[in-house]
Amino acid sequence: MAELPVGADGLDAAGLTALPDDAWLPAVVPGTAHGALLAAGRIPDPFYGRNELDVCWVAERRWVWRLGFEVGELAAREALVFEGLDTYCTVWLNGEWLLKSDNMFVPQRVDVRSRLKPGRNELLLCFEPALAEARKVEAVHGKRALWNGDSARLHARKAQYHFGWDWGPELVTCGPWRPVRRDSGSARIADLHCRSEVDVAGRTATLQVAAKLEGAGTRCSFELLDPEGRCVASRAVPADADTRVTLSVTEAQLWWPLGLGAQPLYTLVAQLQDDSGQVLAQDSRRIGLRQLRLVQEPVEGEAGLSFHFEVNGHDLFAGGANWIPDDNLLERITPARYRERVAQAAAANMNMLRIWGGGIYEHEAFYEACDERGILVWQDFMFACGLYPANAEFQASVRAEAEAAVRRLRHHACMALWCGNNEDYMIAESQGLAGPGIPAERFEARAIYEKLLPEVCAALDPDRAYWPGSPFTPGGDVKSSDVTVGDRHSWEVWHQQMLPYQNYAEVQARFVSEFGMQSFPSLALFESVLPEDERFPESRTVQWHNKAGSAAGPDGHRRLAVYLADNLRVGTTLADHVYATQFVQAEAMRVAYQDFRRRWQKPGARAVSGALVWQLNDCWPVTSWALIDSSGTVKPAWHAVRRALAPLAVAVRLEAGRARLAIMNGGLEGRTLALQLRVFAMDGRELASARAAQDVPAVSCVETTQPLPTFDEPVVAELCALDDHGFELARDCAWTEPFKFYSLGAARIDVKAEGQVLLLSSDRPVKGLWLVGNGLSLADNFVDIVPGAPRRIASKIALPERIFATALDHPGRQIALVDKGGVPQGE
Ligand code: BMA
Repeated sequence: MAELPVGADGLDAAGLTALPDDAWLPAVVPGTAHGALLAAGRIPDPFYGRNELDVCWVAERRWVWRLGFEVGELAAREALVFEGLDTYCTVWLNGEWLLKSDNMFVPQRVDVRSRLKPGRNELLLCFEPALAEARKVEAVHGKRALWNGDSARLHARKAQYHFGWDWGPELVTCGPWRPVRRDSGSARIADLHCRSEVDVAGRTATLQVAAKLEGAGTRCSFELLDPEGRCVASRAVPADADTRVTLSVTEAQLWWPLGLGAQPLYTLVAQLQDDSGQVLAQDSRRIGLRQLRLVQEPVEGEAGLSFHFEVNGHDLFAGGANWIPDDNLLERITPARYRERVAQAAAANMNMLRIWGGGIYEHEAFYEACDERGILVWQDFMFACGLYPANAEFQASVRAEAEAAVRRLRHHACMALWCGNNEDYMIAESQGLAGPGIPAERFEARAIYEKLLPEVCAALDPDRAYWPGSPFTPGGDVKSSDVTVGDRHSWEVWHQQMLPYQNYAEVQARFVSEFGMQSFPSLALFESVLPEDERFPESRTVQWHNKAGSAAGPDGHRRLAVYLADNLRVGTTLADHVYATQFVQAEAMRVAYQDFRRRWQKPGARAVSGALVWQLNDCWPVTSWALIDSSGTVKPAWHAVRRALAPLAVAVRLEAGRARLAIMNGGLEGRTLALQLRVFAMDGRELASARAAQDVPAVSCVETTQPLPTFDEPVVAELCALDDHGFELARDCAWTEPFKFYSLGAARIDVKAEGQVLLLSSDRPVKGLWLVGNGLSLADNFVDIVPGAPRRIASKIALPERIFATALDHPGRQIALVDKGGVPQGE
């Protein structure tokens, strides 16, 4: 990779090739200019301190990749495939112009049979500075309103978060971000697709398979292999450019979302053969057999319609999160990292992830991991928080992009929904271009969300639902914030009027596809990017690593301060603020998921059918709404979500003279439980207890109340759901709030190790015991303890010798965990 000297405009291939050798740096494909410069030590780590400012120049330059490759004998068909060029790129092959791209999401395939030569061939990929290019287009089509980043981004078909977001740095990358490859041979399977019709009751499936074939080949065979690799259906037919067969499956193994069943995956294999039976080309797709649909039906006793997913005939509560790209430099996200992040979502009992519209159509590894883990995918098209243009050229580029994305992703079992954009209806409303009484045509981009994209989906993926935007309220004459139909972004907590998180119940909706609370990243990660003298909560660099705000300036630190002041007494150190902000986030997530999920109620009364938190992950070390920081470390909120989304979960709320209880059963079987409620004073006295049997039907939530005396002191109520043997199935604790009005500081907390199990106990109630340690990976954490009820927490790996324990009003301390053959030693 070489930087084109300033003023080298119009340099053609010859000029590029003539650049001196020392102008060229080693670079990788897939890769970015920032990545190559970082690897060569030419720029500092943009994530450290405020280095982001020191690397802005990279985005202002032109960068060229030179790729040399040897060719032996030429095949009958020779093509070069550029799976992703970010973004404004001109390509030369052997000194001659080959192609020009201006859409990061459109793969390019070029026939080069007449251009390749035996021996050494050379590709030059010249990338223009994206912001400058986008501004040229903006100058023609005009500035448009947006939230986040430079307005020119709206004209660029490039990952929008690259221009900076309220959780991410401005790193306007360029480069071949997806593979570049030569595709040669005598024949090709250009497309392979199958539509499956599943009879759930009959356990049968019919697959309509279609293959687009090119080149030689006279016969095409299709085989369907079951998850064990056995061939369960096959057909062989004469090859035709558009070859179609029907395959039938009996005893079909159904694919289920996480928590409802297994995720058996079949493999459809297509082989194009010549008369001798030699295989000239092969392709395959992994598919899941399931019925999945978006249901909007009346909600008993309420206005509007539900917004819920039904899988294999069963209603589903979609509990999950919004996904953003896992790094600013996309080439660093390996398939293993995708699998790890998706596994973390699954381990938090999430059954849905929303690919948010300001990122990318994700890597195959992401969707494969979701197929394997049973995590449904809400897939946005790549539009976010802006009034996008709708001129013909722009639409043509979007159509090519959408067709490529739909073709690539439509076979995945996990794919639940296509969605037109993120928050573009909201911004149109805020600009007076959409909403009650406003003519539809005032909002130009409707042409994309309500015509172009649904057309592409109907043509290429007709069996999957399409939703024009998130949030969106059907009916034209309504606001996207309507709570009775469609999905909603409930940002009254944190944004807008900054409601207390305890009020989340007030902002529920049929499907809450965004809500969130910020917190600091883990202390270890934060300290790794903060210069020694900037490691205090109010420092300039700490503030730099919080991008929340608006045109008026950064305000994340101010909003955080409000939520801390509402709830806690906070210490002064960075560690204190990491714990305090993560405490508030965890509590907010507990309340939100419980208050949304309990309203899932029963069939025919699905008042709330989804809760997708903003956001699951981070792309760099930052204070944000993420549950998992960019080092892959889960925050306390991740455990709060895991508990609230467990197939069987309970929730308790303290009210005057009673406790309100909710029992949430996401399983396909009804349950009969024993509910045990105990109330403690802060000095450990048990003030009240009650036990009652409770039935909870399948796929339902039941609410009940338990009378309680009125307490004139702070208390904690612990609710446990027990099975017939008294074994705890689910638990939740509710405390007198706000916590700041009283202290929990006097508890004697005992932490012992017993093999790979931690035993936690205390003589008084303890709130939010958070355990951190080298590689510590616990089945539960950020736990509340009540006297007389020790918590046993399994560790997924061998326990470290030392851990660090923090709890509310208990400053962090080291604990030695030496386990001598089960003889625990606690400090
Ligand atoms: C919503 C999302 C993102 C944003 C988040 C937090 O707007 O769609 O655009 O990052 O809120 O502000």
